[in-house]
Formats: sequence, C-alpha cells, structure tokens
Amino acid sequence: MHCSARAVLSTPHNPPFPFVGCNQTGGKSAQSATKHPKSLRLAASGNWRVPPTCEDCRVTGRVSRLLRLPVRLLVPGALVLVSACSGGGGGDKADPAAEVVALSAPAKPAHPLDALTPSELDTFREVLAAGGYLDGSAFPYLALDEPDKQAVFSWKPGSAFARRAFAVVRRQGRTFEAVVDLGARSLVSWTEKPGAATGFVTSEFGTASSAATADERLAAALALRGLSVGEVSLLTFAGGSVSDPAEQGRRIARVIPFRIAGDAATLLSRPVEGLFASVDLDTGKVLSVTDTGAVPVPLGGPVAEAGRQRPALNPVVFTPNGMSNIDVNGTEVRWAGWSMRWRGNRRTGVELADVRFNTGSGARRVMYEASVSDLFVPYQHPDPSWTFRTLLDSAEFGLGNTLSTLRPGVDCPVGAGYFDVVLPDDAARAAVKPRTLCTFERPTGNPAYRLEASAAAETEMVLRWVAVVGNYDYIVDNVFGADGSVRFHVFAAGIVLQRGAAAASVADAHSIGEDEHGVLVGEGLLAVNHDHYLSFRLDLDVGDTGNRLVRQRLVPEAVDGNPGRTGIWRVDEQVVGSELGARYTPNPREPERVLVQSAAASGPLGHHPGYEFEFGDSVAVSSTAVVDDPGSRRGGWTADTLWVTPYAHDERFASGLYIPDGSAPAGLAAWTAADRAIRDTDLVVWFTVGFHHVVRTEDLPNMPAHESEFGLKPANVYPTNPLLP
Ligand SMILES: [Cu+2]
Repeated sequence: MHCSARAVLSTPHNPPFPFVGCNQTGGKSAQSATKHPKSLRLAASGNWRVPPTCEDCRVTGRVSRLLRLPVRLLVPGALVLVSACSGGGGGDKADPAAEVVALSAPAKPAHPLDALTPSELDTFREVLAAGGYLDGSAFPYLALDEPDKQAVFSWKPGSAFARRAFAVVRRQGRTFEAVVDLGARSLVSWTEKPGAATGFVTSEFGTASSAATADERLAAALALRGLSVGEVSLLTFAGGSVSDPAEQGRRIARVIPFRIAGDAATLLSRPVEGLFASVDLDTGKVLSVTDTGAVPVPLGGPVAEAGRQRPALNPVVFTPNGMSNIDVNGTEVRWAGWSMRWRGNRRTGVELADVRFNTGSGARRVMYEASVSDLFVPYQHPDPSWTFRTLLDSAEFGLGNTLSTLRPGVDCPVGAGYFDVVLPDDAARAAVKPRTLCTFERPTGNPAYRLEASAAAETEMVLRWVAVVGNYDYIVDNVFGADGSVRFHVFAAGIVLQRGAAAASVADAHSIGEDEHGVLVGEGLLAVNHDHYLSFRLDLDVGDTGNRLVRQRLVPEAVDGNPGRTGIWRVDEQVVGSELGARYTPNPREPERVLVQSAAASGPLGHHPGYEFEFGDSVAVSSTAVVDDPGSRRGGWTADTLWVTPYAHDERFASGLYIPDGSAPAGLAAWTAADRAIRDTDLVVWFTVGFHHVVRTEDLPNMPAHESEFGLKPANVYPTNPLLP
C-alpha cells in the first residue's frame, strides 16, 4: 500500500486538516502489535515476515543479515526488517540489497525520563476509570509527569524509580488536569482549569466539517459562487486569532472550502476564497459564516507531482566501512562518545533526554532534555479570511500525533536504523507509530580538521523524525558531531497555502495591492507571506545544574600611540543576572558570543566550561508593532531568538500549556515578566529558529525542503580538540 500523505485527499470529501493519511492515524495499536509476538521478536533462524501495516516497501528479511544491521544492539530487542526504497527519485521500488531495521520501544521504562509505556497507559486508564473519570474523556495531552531532577541524578541504573503521568483532559466541554501515580495506582490530583483551551482531539476534525457541511449559510455562500457543498472539500483549520467577541473563551475551528477539481494534489490550489465557517468544537455548532467577497476559483496553477524528480539521478549511498558505530540499548542511543535517550510526545514529536558526551575521561552532562517546544506559523494578509491564520501547529495538532512513517532510502538514507514510536492516542491507549524515528551516521564530505600530514574525515550522527502538519512536512534532525557539537536542523517542505486573487500577472497583482502580501504563483493564485518559527527548549546542564548565561560583546577599544592601528575590538563579558537581560536577538553590526557556562571554574586552566551558541538561522519577528499584535502574541516568544529561564517543572511549551488567545502575554513572554534570577542556577534555554517565507515560484508545486538550523559547541570544556586522542 502506498502511503502518500496526500493520497488520502482523494477519498473523503471533508478530510481533516492536517490531512490524516494511513501513516498518521495512530498506526496499529500496541495491543494488536503484541498479538503477533513471533513476527516481531527476533527468531533463532530462517525467514519470517511481519504483517504489512503502512509500508511503502516490501516487508522481508533474513536473520542471517543481522551482521549488516545499521545499529549495534546492546540488548536484543524486537526487530522488524523491511527492504529499502531506492533513493533519489522518491520512488517506491524496493532495493533488496539494503534492508533496514525498526526497533520497538521496550515494554518497561528503563530510565526515569523514558516515555510512558503501553502498560503504564493501561494503569493510567484503570486509575481514571476507578474514579469515574475515564468514560467521556478525551486526552489532548498525556505524557510523563516530569520527575524531580535531583531524584533522577541520584538514580542508579537497575534500581526502582517513581513514575507519574500528567494529562490534560477534555470532558463534557470542560478542561481538567490529571496526575496519576503509576506505581501506587492512585489519582494524585484532578483539577479543573476553567477557560483553558486545549488542542484538537482527532474526532473534532469530523465534528467541525460535519457541522459546516450541514450549515445553510455556508451552502448559500457557495451558491453565490455557483458551487454546491458536494463540489467542495471542507478542510478544518485551527481557530487561531479571535476577532469576534462571541468567540472569546471558546475552542474554535475554521472550516475552509476548497473546490474539488482535478486530482487530490490540486486541492490546495483551488481555494474558494474569502469564505469560512467558524465552529464551536465543544457544542458542534457553526457560530458564524464569514464571506469577504467572492473571487473566481483558480483552476490552473502548478500541480503537485509525487515521486518524480529531474534529472533522474543514480542513488548515492553511504554506509559504514564495517560495523555500525551506533549502539542502541532500548531507547538509548550511543555514538562517538555521545549518549542520549529518545521519547515520543504527542505535542512535541520526539524529545531527547539525558544527553551526555564522553571523550574518555567520563561522561559529562550536556542537556537534560531537548524538544521542539512550539511551532508557530502566522500568515501576513489583512483579509479577515486570513487574519485568524496564526497557527500553533504543535499545540493545536501535535507533532507527535502527526509523526510520519519514514521511507527508507528517501526520508532517511539507505542503511539507517528505525524506531517505532509509541504514543498515547486521544483515549489514552497506546498506539504504535511505525518507523517514525531513524538514526544514521554520515560523512559530511569535509575534513574534520586538517594540518597537511594530519587530517581526518568528518562524520556525524543524526536522529531524524518527520511531522506532517496540514500543508507542511517538518523534518527535524538532531545532529551530533564527534567534536562534541550538536546541531538542530528543521526542514520545511510540503505545499504552500494559496489564496485566490483576481490577477493573471504580476502587474495585475500590483494593481490590486496583493503583491505586498503574497507572491503570484499561478493565474489567479497568490501564495500568502508567512513565517515558520520553532522554539527549541534546551534544558542545558553543562557539567552540573549550576549554570550561567554569559554574553561576550565585541566592543571597540582605542589603541593609543600607534598611528597604524588606532582601534581594535575586545571582549566585554557579562554574566547575566536575570531573565530580561538574557533575551537576545543577533545583530551582525553588534557582534556577540553567547554561552551557557558552568558556575564552577572546573574547566582546563581554570576556565568555566561552557557551550557556545551558533546562531545559524536564528530568527525573530520583524518589529515591535508586530510583537504587540494579538495574533502574534500567541507566539510571543518570537519577539527574540534567545530566552533563558530558571528550570520550572510546569514550563515546557514556549506558548504555554494551553492555547493562548493573544489577549495577554502567555508562556515565555508571561513567565519572564517576573525577571527571575538565572545566575548560577538550573537554566533552560529557549531558542527561536525558522524563516520568513516570501514564496518563490520555485516553491510550487512541491516546495524544495527549506533548511533552518542552529547549534551548540563546547567552549573550554576540554583541554584540546576532542577529536584527537
Ligand atoms: Cu512557508
């Protein structure tokens, strides 16, 4: 079964948005997977098969091929072998020479920071059911309740540890928070959060589109355009910014019609412009239908093509010369001195925890946790049918909910190792997302260092996952270097959102003022300007939890008595005392070096060991006027690239746990207003990365993957280059 994320558009007339393909519906349940233990468990010998689920490629495998696995298993786990797709053309042809392995998560948590396991989710549901809280409840968020950090640090492998689950619950139109002690099998707390808006649960997509389908006002507005409800597909968007007072305090979805004409791939190029329905997700009622004026539905424009590429290139394959250097033990991954654990999360996708680096003198802590804390995509068009489009994709839809099955040889290189990610579904049951995390090592093609006779080739290790949120696919890479550096790359791909506009040429678009808010990409089709902002939450623990933020400004210094050199720059160092002093956006005219350092001068020669930021594609909003806009305030953290807060158990998402309506600062912008002390304490860094997207015609029909990245590298941690023995 081919599993294109777009292919599903051709079947239902009212698909949810984000599109739910066979790789995004939660996959097979954990329960059904465990019904076939022989097919998932490594057998002693011989051929075996697994039931096909959502594979692009033929499922096959021979145990005897294990010597060529892309990772080394420290402890035997559940394995799935599938053949790889050929690379290059995005095609589906199986390449029998290159099998891959998918690893299932262990049944029991092996570390206090591991994700909730299927049996723990069973316990969670049993505890809620015993209290009468399960039936009729949906769980927009459910994850490990973060344990006490000091308890985690003092924990010894093999010993017992406490486990709690934290959930946001929607029940009878109200929001509650539940904490369950999984070991004691008891409900620790059940707290109502009046007025707290949560993200979607899957059933609500159907609620919204069904309500709009039956609404006479929408049918009448379509009739004015010569269309019937049967001729359109109604896509459900998040409510976004609220302008109508009647919508305040409600959970809103916007249902937008697109003309069905041609195949599914053309749908986003057929907007029924200026028309949308606003639906109350809790009552299932259409609150209003907004019509800002008809524009002819564009019927031309570039058409998305799946699986073709020009020119057809021979696949380029890189594999280790000998055994893989990647070691896997359950959810722990080790490579070149690095060790880390991964865990799935409904909202943030795949998180990393307990990240350490060891050059041979003992493992040093680098990051306690790393995650995509929020993803914000505000569109920049003044028409009321666009102003609500300030999308908080991870909060509203969930990057874990939309994890995409990875195609071997295309999404990850031939030879990559794969993990199945287990996540709770809307009903708090475990669902397996098959092959949604991959790991591989690759040569960069560059020398890592070079000094004539002495040189070494650079290799790096990648942990990759992909979330398909609406019209965009986000590819998230955690990239580790053998020199102790770590980089985070996000690739935005997919199909840009387009608006119908009465313009056949750039001159037409200019004459009606549309060229300031978008780019004409087809006859009558305008790709609207927007931004992609991601906030990475990095709980850095450089050596220990006593850390400080250091800003080193390169300031001018006069040189006296030397007419040939009157000015140089020097480093003016400041240890930042509190949160507001840590907010920072790079300005090339005023260069700065920014580091998180240990409070202890425990580095070589008395240095404070630290990690230095490489700002890469750091980004922030363009002006304070935009920062003060209620729509932009939903992602108020975009006001700066760098924010630093003292560690707090409940501060995990840059826009806050709940969906902000923009009426007041939320999340980071609200927490940091207190200007808490951050010197020589446990710090969390929040890094804004992304780009302002003024679309190019080359971004259609399938957008070339656009890369944004930033990184960290050790500074005065090691006495010499960590690459040298
Ligand atoms: Cu974009």
